[in-house]
Amino acid sequence: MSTERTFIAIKPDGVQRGLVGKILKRFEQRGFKLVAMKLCMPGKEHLEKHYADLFSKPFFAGLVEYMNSGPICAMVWEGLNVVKMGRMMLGETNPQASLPGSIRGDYSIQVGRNICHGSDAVESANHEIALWFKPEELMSYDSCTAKWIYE
Ligand code: IDP
Ligand code: MG
Repeated sequence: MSTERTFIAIKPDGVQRGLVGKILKRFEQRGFKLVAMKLCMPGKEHLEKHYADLFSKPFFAGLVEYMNSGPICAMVWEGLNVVKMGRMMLGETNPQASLPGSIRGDYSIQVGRNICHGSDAVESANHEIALWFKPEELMSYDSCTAKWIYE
């Protein structure tokens, strides 16, 4: 049950604004396990694939341009219900609706610069993890804190 995984990315604005450590820290301190992490600029084609379901939206071209404007910190986190909890930690898509205490609610103002991405379902998480990481980039190890986090 605790092996559910999600894809979390710190977008170029989050990296540029020096928020990588702060965002990482929230997932670490919650008790989730870091399974993979890399700083990358995967290019337009890859980003279009990542956001393929939004292709028909008027903001699609701008979204891809924004995502392609600098390095992205791509991560995989593992733990019980991590997909849903990750989304809760991120906050709402539009930072205007994100509560203080959430990542977007604490660090962003506009939907087009909302600093982070998180998979919205287990199925999309698996799809996104496979898109962003090679199998050998996903670390398999026992966390020494697991027994103090899970009953
Ligand atoms: P999510 O990131 O919370 O899953 P999605 O609806 O999947 O939200 O949209 C993906 C990303 O597209 C958002 O995080 C945001 O960066 C961008 N986006 C969504 N809606 C708008 C919009 O109305 N204007 C500009 N960008 C948008
Ligand atoms: Mg989404």
